[in-house]
Amino acid sequence: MPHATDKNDILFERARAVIPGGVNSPVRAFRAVGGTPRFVKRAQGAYFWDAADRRYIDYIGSWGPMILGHGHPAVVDAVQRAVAEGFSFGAPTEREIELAEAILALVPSMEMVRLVSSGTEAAMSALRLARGATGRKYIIKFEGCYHGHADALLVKAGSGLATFGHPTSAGVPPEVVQHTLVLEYNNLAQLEEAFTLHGHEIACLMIEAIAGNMNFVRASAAFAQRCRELCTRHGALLVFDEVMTGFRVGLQGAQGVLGIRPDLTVLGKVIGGGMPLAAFGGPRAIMEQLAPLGPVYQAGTLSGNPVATACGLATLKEVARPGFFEALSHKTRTLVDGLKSAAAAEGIAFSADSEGGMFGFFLLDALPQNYSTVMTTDNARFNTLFHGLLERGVYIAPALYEAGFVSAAHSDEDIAATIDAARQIFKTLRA
Ligand code: KE4
Repeated sequence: MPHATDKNDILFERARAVIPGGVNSPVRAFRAVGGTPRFVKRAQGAYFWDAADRRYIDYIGSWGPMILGHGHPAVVDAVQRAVAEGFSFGAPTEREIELAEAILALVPSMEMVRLVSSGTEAAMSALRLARGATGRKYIIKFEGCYHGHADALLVKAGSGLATFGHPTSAGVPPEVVQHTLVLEYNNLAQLEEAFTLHGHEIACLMIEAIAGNMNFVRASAAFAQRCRELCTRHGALLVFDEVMTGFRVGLQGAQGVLGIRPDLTVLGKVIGGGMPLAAFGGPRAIMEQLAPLGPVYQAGTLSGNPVATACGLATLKEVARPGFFEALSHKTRTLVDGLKSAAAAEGIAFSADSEGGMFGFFLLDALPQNYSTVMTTDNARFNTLFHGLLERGVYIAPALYEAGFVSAAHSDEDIAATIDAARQIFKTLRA
């Protein structure tokens, strides 16, 4: 077996000469876990092969989009046919209507939807729309939730509740985040206080109701319900960022799991099937505030791209088939239960959870309820697990605060092999 990192090392060195950090998105650089990123040469089904032709069982799947597995024949066929008709027009197409209709049929809280090209763009646009529709400027987000890299959302909690956020990135002036209030996830007391102090001036509360950017942390039913109640009472918009959870944790996303109707929903990943496509939507009265009808400007050269919409439509058609999520949920739960059993057998502190095709696990005794608890995980132990799995051909997220994703293409044998690989590493972690 060739040493897996040699060709990857060569490519990584070449990449670093021309692309900052050698990657086009930071998490891919393996900086949290160390070592050399695997450069993907090709992917099929549940697997990808790296530059050294080594196969991995893929539990990232492009961070969620590849829910059918790589190269699903119906999706490949739809994309090939779309490409033959043209790559991009900058003009409306029927397929954008079809995709919009398909999304609205599956997400009852949305009456209208606008297609864009990335989750960042969708969340940023939803934020602008919320502010424009309410005439208010303050927003609430939660520590540990990630909504893309729009300036106003790159913010961490201020020192005290009443003070607003501080930038988490250079290049974001404090003025830009001075209206962003960052609260602790699942903290009811902070939520109540924030609305007591600022309820009349809050445009929206944006949340990942199952937070995949803290690995896998659920909003408690009480907390999610209180977010809904307080937004309604104070005239703020409740925005569910379902870029990761939409069509991933279930056909109706996290809002379906929780039984809560947000005012705006942000979507991405699965609805593009791996192509650059995201969306945001909600009630007609709010959505018609958008240009060209209303005063809130929003635009995009490649929005609703004809190849991306073909990919997304073909993907949604498959996930909407009867029994799709039941089978995927069972497969993912089998993985999580197997990992928990293996860890328990070795006396390893371990907790895990899953919903639909999304899962998370922690080298902690109990499932964390917020970001600061997630970050108490021993990084070195996680890195041992990460690299041990990688060496055994199992590819999980290269950071302990990221979620995992199972596809319809993962076989029972893949799940069993993953559990067995983890069991071998748990033995070393016990020592
Ligand atoms: P993009 O701009 O990366 O398409 O979407 C931003 C975004 C918005 N909202 C949620 C809930 C998200 O999870 C994301 C992006 N997720 C990360 C994974 N944690 C994408 C991976 C990356 O940044 O490379």
